[in-house]
Amino acid sequence: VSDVWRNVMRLDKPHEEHHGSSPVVGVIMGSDSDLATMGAACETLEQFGIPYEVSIVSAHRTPERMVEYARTARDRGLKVIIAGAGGAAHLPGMVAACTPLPVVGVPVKPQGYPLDGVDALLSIACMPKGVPVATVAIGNSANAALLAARMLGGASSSLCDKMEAYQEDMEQTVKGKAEHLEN
Ligand code: RP5
Repeated sequence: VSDVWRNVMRLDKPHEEHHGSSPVVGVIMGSDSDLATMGAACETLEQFGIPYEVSIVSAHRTPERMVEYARTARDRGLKVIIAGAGGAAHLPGMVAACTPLPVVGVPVKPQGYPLDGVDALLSIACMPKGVPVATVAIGNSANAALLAARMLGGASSSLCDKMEAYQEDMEQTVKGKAEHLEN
């Protein structure tokens, strides 16, 4: 996460920090304070070998940057956008309104906010008909990346194989713990 943090801090304009060639997933967040939550998405994409880019894009503080990001995402080769935000979390929904790409929303629980991320969860999940955002649990950006991997896996049998291996590994881990408890 600290490498990602350093890379994001170096950004002076959007879409610049690429992880791997030709990013297919865009990871965006409303503030650098979201990075502690969104780092798990980046780590998970790296685990699956999925090229991604990271940007800070705020629906409220940088609205024009947000629209530009969303409107150019498809032409820049992105296939999925993961968007995290806390509080009045309008970023995922507004980005979904400005792109035909699938958007996965991550409700963030910012420090010092009174509603523990429920405000962000409802802001992201309660989209009007016609503008879908796939919403994961509060803070679970790893699941956002796994969902993106599954979306991309529809067109990539090697990625689908990796997902199956991940699931099998998870199953074996849980079985191992169960057996350990039983013995
Ligand atoms: C939201 O406001 C961001 O996504 C973040 O979760 C929250 C707080 O932002 P900062 O005040 O920490 O920059 O837009």
